Amino acid sequence: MQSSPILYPKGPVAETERDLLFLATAIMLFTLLPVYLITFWSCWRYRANGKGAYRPDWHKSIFVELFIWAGPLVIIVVIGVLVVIYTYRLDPYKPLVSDEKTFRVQAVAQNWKWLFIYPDQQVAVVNELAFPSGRPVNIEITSDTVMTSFIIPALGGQIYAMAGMTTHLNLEAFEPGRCTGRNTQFSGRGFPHMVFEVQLLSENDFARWLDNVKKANKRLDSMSYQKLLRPATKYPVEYYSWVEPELFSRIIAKYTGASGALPLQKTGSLE
Ligand SMILES: [Cu+2]
Repeated sequence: MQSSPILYPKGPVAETERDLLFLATAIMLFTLLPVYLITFWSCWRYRANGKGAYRPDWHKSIFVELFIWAGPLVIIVVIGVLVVIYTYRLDPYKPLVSDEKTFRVQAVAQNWKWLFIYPDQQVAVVNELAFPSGRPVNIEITSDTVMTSFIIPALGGQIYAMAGMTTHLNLEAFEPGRCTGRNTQFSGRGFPHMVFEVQLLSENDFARWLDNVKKANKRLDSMSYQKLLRPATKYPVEYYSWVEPELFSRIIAKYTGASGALPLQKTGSLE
């Protein structure tokens, strides 16, 4: 199940995406099945010594043309309409409807690690994302390097992370468990290792996890952030028991010229 998270989703968004995938596949079979059947049938019928008539001058049949064009046309229209409906339904910026309180996380892509800031808990974690299951999660995403892409296949969605701007992803997990998230946009040497574990926890386990993070006794302020920013591959999971407020917006401000920006790294220091 872990090896094919898209087929075995752990959340409502990914589940709806999978349903659309299956539905589109089923609809496309209306074209594929006749094509395969007719291919084998005509190979057999028109083989040497077969029963099919040899008609070298025959080049047009309204019936065949209609058959070939009408089917796919209908299918393209049907799938097109479905995709438009699902695109609006699954808009990653749209908050998920739930009675539970939305959990907030901020994700920052670096070379080659992910920093997760928990603004409401005032902690930060590198290369590990944990949040309570059964509750909508709003992830704000940015990059402090080149463009990268954020995805947790078992929960659904994929969105780009870009310096100087924020993108949003709204996800939810059905129940406690584990899955993997990663960067899917090639971003240099350490790209294949830009993977992180996602821990979907019960409220109690999340409280325990948070206690653990707070025991770390490490602070993430603008000074230690500059250290963390140094390029590294296979960076271990790291807990910060305190994170400077507004760190996320100060990272974005580096590229927008807004006030309070962190110092911009020198060109070439990203690699
Ligand atoms: Cu952009």
